[in-house]
Amino acid sequence: MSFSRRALLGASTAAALPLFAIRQAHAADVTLRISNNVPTTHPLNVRLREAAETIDKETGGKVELRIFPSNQLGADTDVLSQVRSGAVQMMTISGLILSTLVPASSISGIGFAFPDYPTVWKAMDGELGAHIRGEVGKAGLVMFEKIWDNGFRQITSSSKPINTPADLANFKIRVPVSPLWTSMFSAFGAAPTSINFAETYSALQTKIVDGQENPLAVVETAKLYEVQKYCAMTNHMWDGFWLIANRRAFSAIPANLRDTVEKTLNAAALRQREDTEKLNNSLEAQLKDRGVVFNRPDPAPFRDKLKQAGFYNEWKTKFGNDAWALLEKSVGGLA
Ligand code: X2X
Repeated sequence: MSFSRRALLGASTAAALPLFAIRQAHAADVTLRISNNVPTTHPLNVRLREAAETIDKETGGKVELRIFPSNQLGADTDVLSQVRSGAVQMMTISGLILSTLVPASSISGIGFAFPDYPTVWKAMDGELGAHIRGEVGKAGLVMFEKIWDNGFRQITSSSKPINTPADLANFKIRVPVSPLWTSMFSAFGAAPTSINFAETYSALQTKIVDGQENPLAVVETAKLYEVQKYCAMTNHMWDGFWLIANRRAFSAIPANLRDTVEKTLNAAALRQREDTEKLNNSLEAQLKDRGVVFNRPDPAPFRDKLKQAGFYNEWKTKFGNDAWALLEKSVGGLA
């Protein structure tokens, strides 16, 4: 009995082999390599994998989306160059880091601009997002319509809790590579250092910096809690991941397939927003269990500090009155 069953299994395995070979022979017509900076467990990668499966099915295997999480293809600023040259076809990137190429794209990261998620999505799916996409298009990149969520950012530290702007004085903090981030933390009186996310864990571990700021979903999935002790729920800015593509590579895809890719990824972004919001709202308890000590600072003195330092006026001038008006139309008066 057991012998015949094994024989049967053996036979079915052998029969499956040629099928596998046939599948391999039908390589995709289009392979899109897509890079991102977060671990496989982050909702961004969960929904990207799901989208890759949908795209495979709906294009009959003609389009393959190959996902490279955790900076496997390089740090953000390097991969941005690769997407421009076409060596990598796609990536997700914070609008603030993209601003090293297209300055307009960091406007969504102005400190304490967005009070909540409904305001974020209304602006980013509306006129403000359209303005940013227009500017990015001029720079020769394709930008997908729906931005993915990173979240509201919180400040973590290995040395002390951050309760007031005074606690940030000369505080050595890692910020992503972006003039807006450096400007904001300089305005708080901190000592910011630009470091790509790929090097952030080790910079915290070796105490090159004492702190960093990120949404809880990143603190959790990238295990930053292993090298950080305190977390101040400052919600000092909202941040999202734009999906961008090399224009030549993307235009070369036959229109009907391109349409499937766009529709599927925009729909995935909407689902990822829900996942990420839920995760960011639920992680405090879990991170407490991991030993992180939380505090909830009053945001008012932080906002006042930015005002007094001239932060809002400086960036209003940089972005220009028209773009600033689009932002204020969504979030109310800032400067
Ligand atoms: O680099 C970061 O901190 C991250 C992961 O939040 C961004 O991509 C901006």
